[in-house]
Amino acid sequence: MNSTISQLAILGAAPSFAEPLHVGRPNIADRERFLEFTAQMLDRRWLSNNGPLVQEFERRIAEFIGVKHCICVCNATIGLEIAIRAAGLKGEVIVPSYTFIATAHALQWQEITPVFADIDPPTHNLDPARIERHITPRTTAILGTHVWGRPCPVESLAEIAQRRGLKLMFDAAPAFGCSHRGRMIGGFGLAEVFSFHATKFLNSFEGGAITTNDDELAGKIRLMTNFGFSGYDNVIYIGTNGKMTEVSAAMGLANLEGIEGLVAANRHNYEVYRGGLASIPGLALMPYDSAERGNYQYVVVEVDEAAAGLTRDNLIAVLHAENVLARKYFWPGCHRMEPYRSLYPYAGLLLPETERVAARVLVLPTGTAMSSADISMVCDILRAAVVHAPAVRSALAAAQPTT
Ligand code: T4K
Repeated sequence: MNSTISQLAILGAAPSFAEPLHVGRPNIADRERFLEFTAQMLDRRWLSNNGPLVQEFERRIAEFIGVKHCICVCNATIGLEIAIRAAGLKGEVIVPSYTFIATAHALQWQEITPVFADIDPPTHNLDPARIERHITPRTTAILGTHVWGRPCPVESLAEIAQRRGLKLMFDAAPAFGCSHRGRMIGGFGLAEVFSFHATKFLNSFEGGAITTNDDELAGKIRLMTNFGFSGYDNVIYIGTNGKMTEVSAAMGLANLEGIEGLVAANRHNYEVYRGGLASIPGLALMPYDSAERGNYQYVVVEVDEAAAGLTRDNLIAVLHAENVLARKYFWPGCHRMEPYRSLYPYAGLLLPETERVAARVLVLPTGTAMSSADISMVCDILRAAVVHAPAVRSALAAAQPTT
């Protein structure tokens, strides 16, 4: 083992990294291309409101995914709110609790009740076998999240939705560039919503897109994104301001043109992690299906405390002491955050797998800003922590504030 690593910061040595390593460091595929698009935008003096760059970005996304309609929005949270409203969801909607809080908030914001269903532990996605127990006369839809960009069990969810007369939509925020059974995510269910937030695989600073094959729904979503305006001076729906700006589309286009390079960088990082983590007891790297297209944006590790001798939170503390800002997405689950924790205090009783997975997952930094040497160092830190588990536990216990 590397001797500097055997001196973990948690045991008193200096941190391995002088600067923090972040999960979600933005990918910037081609700075020159972004500046070219931006210069065109400034020359045109067309900065927002369905400008030519947004139109081009929408056209290219629809072509890339193979879907009829793409409507770009200012972020995925607003995109979800609009798609949910345009599709007429109301009453109760079944969602995972193991997702980013925006999935639930987009419903609750419009006074629709998110009903949390449990996940399938190996995939972290909604478990179709645990959905029907939540269906009531008020249920109108299932809203699945493709967690980590790994596809939901689309066919099983569609079968339940059809049999029970429910609509089906997907929060595809992390899943741009991923496929399921050879078809790109974006064309499943009634509509899917992507995020192009700075931390996402493909970013437009802030942004998102709603994709659908439904002509009527697409028309409604487009109007709702622009206050409900149908031409000048004519409002025909309730709407909001969900518009994407031109500078966001410029970034999105530059990144879309460089998408293969982004995938290659992420995939390379993933493989370096796979090699580095392989022999560490108690750490299991979440696999991606190599037969599908993936964006490899999340390096997700599950920690088995019994085998590692340390909990996930112990390892997070070790990594943070070394300036590796690993995250514990989506801990503790939406149902344990407000307002859901107060509204539905017993939701956790039906979410045992969500609670178990949420306590075990840690997400490691990747993306184009990470070097192979950095990744090897992160793996060395994790290995050293597990090898020195008793000493690490003592150091952490000693660091606990006394009450
Ligand atoms: N549904 C799902 C399943 C989602 O995952 C998300 C978003 C949404 C819906 C909603 O999409 P948007 O409305 O955001 O389009 C981040 C993102 O803010 C959020 O977009 C994302 N999911 C979520 C999983 O992660 P935080 O709370 O982790 O953000 P923050 O500020 O801690 O940043 C993460 C790390 O990235 C930090 O270590 C700093 C680093 N960073 C961040 C930014 C913005 C940078 O290095 N540079 C940057 O510019 O939520």
